[in-house]
Amino acid sequence: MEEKRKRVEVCYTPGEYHYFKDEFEIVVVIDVLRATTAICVAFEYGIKSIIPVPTLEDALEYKKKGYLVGAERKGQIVEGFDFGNSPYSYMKDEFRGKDVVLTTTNGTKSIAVAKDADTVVIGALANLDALTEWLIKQNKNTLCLCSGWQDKFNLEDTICAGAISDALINTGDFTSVEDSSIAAKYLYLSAKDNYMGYLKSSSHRRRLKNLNLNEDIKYCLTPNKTSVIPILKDGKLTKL
Ligand code: 3SL
Repeated sequence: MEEKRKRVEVCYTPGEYHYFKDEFEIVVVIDVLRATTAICVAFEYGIKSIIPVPTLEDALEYKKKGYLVGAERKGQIVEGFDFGNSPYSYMKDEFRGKDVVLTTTNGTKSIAVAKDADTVVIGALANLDALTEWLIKQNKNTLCLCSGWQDKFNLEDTICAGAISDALINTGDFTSVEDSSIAAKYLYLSAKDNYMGYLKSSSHRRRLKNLNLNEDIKYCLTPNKTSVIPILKDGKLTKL
């Protein structure tokens, strides 16, 4: 009998995206610590659009044109740019109604890699319930693209991807066939009652903790801070 259910799968890193490319109408880009959380927060606090760019060179071109430009590399604000990747830095009035540009180590790279998919949306634990509700309504083949860390697997994005696929599969309208997706779901089920504790020794949590960014970590690992769903259109992220 023909499978009527849509697929929801998990790709662990942007480097593996080419194995999944073209099979999915919707790609959800995830970078829980911290890019996609910060992007959700920015829209919650009234930003008009974000132009995600993969390289510092691209970001610099926009800076020369007078844009407000955020740039993060290895967890820190890059010298000469206006802001970085902390969700708290977007909770300010100066961003309200503005178009800004952002480049980050992994998150904006994933967005660039997925940009030709029919629909690209931004996912994080911060917008989990709103996003899964919307994805369920779309009823399309969906890929959760984890940003990882420099093309390596990371736990926090995988757990968020597992949470999204678990919610979709529980409707009975979606199924996963890839082992990456099945593993993501099991990781989510082990982590869901205590994300902070589960991720205690994860590499990026350690990295950010060493930069004194514990408050950012707590914020990013708290689900459902917002119902905003950012979407990529013509190279710009806006609020759906
Ligand atoms: O890699 C990214 O896009 C960032 O989110 C990394 S960091 O959290 O700012 O270190």
